Amino acid sequence: SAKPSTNHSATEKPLQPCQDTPPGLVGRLLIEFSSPMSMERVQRENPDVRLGGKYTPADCLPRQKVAILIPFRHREHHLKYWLHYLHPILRRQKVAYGIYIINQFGEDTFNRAKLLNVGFLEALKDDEEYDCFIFSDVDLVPMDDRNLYRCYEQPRHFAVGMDKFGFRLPYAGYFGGVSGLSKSQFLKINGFPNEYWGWGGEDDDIFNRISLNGMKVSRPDIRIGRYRMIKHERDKHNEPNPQRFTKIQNTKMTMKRDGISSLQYRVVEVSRQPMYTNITVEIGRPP
Ligand code: UD2
Ligand code: MN
Repeated sequence: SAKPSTNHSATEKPLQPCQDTPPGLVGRLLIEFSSPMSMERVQRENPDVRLGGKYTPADCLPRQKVAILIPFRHREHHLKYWLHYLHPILRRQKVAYGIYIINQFGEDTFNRAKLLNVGFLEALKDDEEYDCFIFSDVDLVPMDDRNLYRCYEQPRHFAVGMDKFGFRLPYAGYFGGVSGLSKSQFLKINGFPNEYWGWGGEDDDIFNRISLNGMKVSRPDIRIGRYRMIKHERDKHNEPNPQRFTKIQNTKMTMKRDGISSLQYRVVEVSRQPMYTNITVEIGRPP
């Protein structure tokens, strides 16, 4: 006697929630960055991705809506490979997602964590239904699709084994590369720090915020959480931050005032590309 669902014709079954373990995963993947890659190819091979880099599985109802945020400047070459590998993986994982490139405007010192804070707010402006946020370097590709890009009971660190670290965690409190927090986990730690300019330390500050707020980092099995990083030199205007060692000693004091609550920025442009949404943003420069 139940009314037929309005979304489907009488012959279609109503959508069931997606299974916890997606059925079409393949496990270990071959990842390489030597064959040439083009955005046209990525587009051709991912026809179901909607404008702005959005995707929703057609055959089940995902439990979460995931915004994937990538801090970015002058890494177009890496982005092609990232999109080439990640769109098919996320599709097999039955993730409902949108890809956001948070592009730092101008040539002042890079600030990865501040860009990710911007991404959090801008993704929510785009779609208030996002409840999970995954933060990924543009040069990191998972080597196993069982490393599920979703949010967990505790903040997630995905990139546990990287080729450049011999596929081991470099230290127990490492939180760099790829991580994921639910909306409420992110707000609980007041987001990420805005005051780490240049390379390094911001990931340790985020780890401190998580621990200081009574949460624990969760991780995939080391055999599954393997990554390849595209080899690169240190970028210009992202020199190692000499203040990072002292700053990470002070997270407990700084996290209340410095974070998503104090974030200031100016959006220069939002442009919807076929495979991703680009948000170019002015975030200022170190004091
Ligand atoms: C490590 C961490 C990274 C972060 C960083 C310190 C790994 C795999 N990753 O990365 O998560 O903690 O150290 O800040 O260990 N980017 C640009 N343009 C730039 C500079 C940076 O797009 O000019 C973006 C890009 O997404 C890049 C990310 O920022 O992947 C991290 O910068 P990186 O790749 O130069 O630093 P890396 O590999 O040492
Ligand atoms: Mn890198």
